[in-house]
Amino acid sequence: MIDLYFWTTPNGYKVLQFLEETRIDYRLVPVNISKGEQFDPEFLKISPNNKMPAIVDHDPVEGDEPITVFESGAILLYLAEKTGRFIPQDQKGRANVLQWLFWQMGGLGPFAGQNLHFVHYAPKILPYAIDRYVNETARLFKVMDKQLAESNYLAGDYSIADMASYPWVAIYKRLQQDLNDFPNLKRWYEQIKNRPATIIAYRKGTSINTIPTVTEESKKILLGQNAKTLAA
Ligand SMILES: N[C@@H](CCC(=O)N[C@@H](CS)C(=O)NCC(=O)O)C(=O)O
Repeated sequence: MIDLYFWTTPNGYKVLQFLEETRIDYRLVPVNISKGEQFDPEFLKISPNNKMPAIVDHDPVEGDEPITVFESGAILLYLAEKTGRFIPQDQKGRANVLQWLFWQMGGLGPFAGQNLHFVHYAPKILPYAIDRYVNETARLFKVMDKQLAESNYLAGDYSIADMASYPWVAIYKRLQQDLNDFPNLKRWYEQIKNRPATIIAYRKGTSINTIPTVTEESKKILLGQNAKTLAA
């Protein structure tokens, strides 16, 4: 059994997609980050960065002790290795998937996250910041679009690299992007959106929460963090 500590944001959906694709035994443990549940001391033992997703694997392949993993990229890789699914076994194919997974984790995720922040949540309108992150998101979408002109998925067959990127592309409107500018990305987006596992993952997500994570109330929890937040 895998416990997935989850809330309805792109990083959470990455892992939920994997669990639904593989139909591995799992349980969703909601962590309402709008209410500050990510600061629960028990959760911080699993995820010291006070962010979801995180997992606890109660049936690890090696040993009897449960294994905990935080960071969505590390979780996807852990689960791919555990199940032997959605990552090739040969060195070249593996390196290909890993470079796109790390590209998402170091590029698309953080820059799109800043895009959301400055476009939707910042207390002041800062045109320089908005332009910088909206433009960088567009550049990153173009990187995917060019890759997807050559390949059906980002790194060969459908893989953890696609699962990592999909939830961030799925929010393209909020990121001020038009998928008609990226026809190969649009084709890829539609393909993944219509996978039965993706449909179920998003249905399960919305069964636990349908309201926006960042509201005027939750901004105090989510946007005002500093070292003191974790000092206790
Ligand atoms: N790099 C991390 C980012 C995770 C992340 O940013 N999670 C956010 C929601 S998308 C969160 O839990 N935020 C709670 C907080 O910042 O207190 C990953 O990919 O797992």
